[in-house]
Amino acid sequence: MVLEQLGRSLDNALRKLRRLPQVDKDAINILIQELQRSLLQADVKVELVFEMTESIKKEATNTTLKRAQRKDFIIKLVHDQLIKVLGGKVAPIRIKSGKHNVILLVGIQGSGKTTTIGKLARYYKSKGYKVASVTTDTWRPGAYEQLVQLSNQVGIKSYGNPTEKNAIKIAVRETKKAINDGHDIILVDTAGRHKEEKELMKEMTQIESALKPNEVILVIDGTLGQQAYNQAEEFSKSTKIGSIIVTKLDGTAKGGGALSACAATGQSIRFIGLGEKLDELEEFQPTTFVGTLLGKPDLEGLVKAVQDAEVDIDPDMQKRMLHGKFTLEDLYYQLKSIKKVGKMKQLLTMMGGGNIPDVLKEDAEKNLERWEVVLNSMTSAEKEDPKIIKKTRKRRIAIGSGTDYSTINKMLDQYNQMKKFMKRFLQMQKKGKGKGMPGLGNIDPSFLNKLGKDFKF
Ligand SMILES: Nc1nc2c(ncn2[C@@H]2O[C@H](COP(=O)(O)OP(=O)(O)O)[C@@H](O)[C@H]2O)c(=O)[nH]1
Ligand SMILES: [Mg+2]
Repeated sequence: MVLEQLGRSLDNALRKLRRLPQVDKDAINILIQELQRSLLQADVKVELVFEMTESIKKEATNTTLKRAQRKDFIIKLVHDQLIKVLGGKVAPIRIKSGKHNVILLVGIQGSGKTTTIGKLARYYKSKGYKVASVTTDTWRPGAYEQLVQLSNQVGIKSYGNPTEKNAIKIAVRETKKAINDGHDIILVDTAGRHKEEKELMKEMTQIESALKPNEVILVIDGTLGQQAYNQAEEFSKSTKIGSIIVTKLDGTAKGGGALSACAATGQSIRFIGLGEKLDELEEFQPTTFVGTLLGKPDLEGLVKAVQDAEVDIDPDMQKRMLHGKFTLEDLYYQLKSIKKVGKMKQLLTMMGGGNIPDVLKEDAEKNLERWEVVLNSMTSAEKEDPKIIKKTRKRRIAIGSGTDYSTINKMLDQYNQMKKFMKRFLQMQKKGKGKGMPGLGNIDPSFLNKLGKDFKF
C-alpha cells in the first residue's frame, strides 16, 4: 500500500480512540499527539501539521455531541483534515473527445517523466483513446529509444527525431504529425531539467508557447518529501502548470510530505506513480486515498470501480451461486467476462481484501487457455461438482488433457477461492439492490468493512 507507514500509525491512533469507553480531554490530547507524530514522520511540513491538528482539537473539544457520537465525529474530523491537506476533491484531466489533446510533461531529470508517459499511454489507451507519444529530449543519450521502447510495449505510436538537435522544432513537427495521423491524445515528453539550468527552462517555456498544450503536467519525485513544494514553485514560475503527478510513492516514508506539499501549491495531483511498471499508476482522488489509507473502503470509489471493471454476471449464474452452486464452468466463463483484470485488482484492494487470487493476476489469460483444455477432459458431473475430483479422476484428466497434476490442483484451488469471493461479491451486490443504484449501490459501510476484514484469500 502507498504510505504504508503513515496509514498504519494513523490507523493505530484511531483504533485506540475507538476502544476507549469515553472520549475526554486527555483522550483528545493523546490522539492529537499521535497524529502529529505520524504526520511529521511522513515528512509533512511542521506548520501544516500543527494547523491541521489544532483544527481537529478545536472542533473535537467544542462539540456538543453526546458521548456516543463523539468518536465518529472525531474520526470524521481526521478524515476531513487529511482530505483537505491532500487537495480536497480533484477533477480528472479534461480530455475533449473528438479533438486532439496535447499533454506536455515537464520535470527534473530522473523524476519519472518518460516512465509516466508510458503509464499514461497505457491508461488512456485502455479507455479507448488513440494515443501517441512524442519525445523532445535531445539531451539525454538514449532518450528517444527509451520512449520508443515504452511505446512499443504499450502498443502506441511514438514520434521523434533523434538526429534533430532543436527540441522546439521536434516538438512542433512531430506533434503535428501525430495530430495529422489522427491521434486523440498526444503525450509530449521533455528533457530532464534542473531548476538552475536557465537554458533548459527557456527551452521548456518555448516548447509550451509553440505547442499550446491542453495541459502541462509537472512530474515530481515523491521521495523528495516536503521539498517537492520548492520544486513545484520553481516550475510554475516558468510554465503554466495545470496539474501534478507524484511518482515513486512506493517505498518512501516521505510520501505524505510530497503529496501535501504538492497540494499546497494549489495544483491538483491527478495521478500517483507506485512503481516502475507500466500499470503502476493510480488516479489520485483525496477522498478515496484517505479512505484506503485509514482502512475504510470508499463507497463512491467502489461503485465506480465495479462499473469500470465491467463485471457482467449472468443472472442465472447469480441465482445458482447465491444458493451455493458455482461450477468450474461458471468460473471459466466468469473469468472470461472480467475484461479488465487490473480494475478487478483495484477493486479488491479497495475492499480491503488481503491477497488477490492468483487467477486475477497477470497470467489470467494464460490460465484460461490451459483451463479450457482441462475442462474439455472433464465429465459434466466433475464440472458441476469438482469436490468429486480425487486422485483417480485427476490422473485421467491429466492424461486426457496432456497437463499435469499441479495444473489441475491449482485450478481447483483457484476454483475454491473464487467461489468464496464470488459469493461475497454477489451478496454485496444484492445488498445494494433496490435502492436505485446499479451494482454496489447504497451499501451499508459497516457491511463493507466487515466484508473487507473477511477477505483473506
Ligand atoms: N519505484 C519507482 N520508480 C519509478 C517510478 N517512476 C519512475 N521510476 C524510475 O525512475 C527512474 C527515472 O525515470 P525516467 O522516466 O527515466 O525519468 P525522467 O528522466 O524524468 O524521464 C527510472 O529508473 C524509472 O524506472 C515510480 O513510480 N516508482
Ligand atoms: Mg526522460
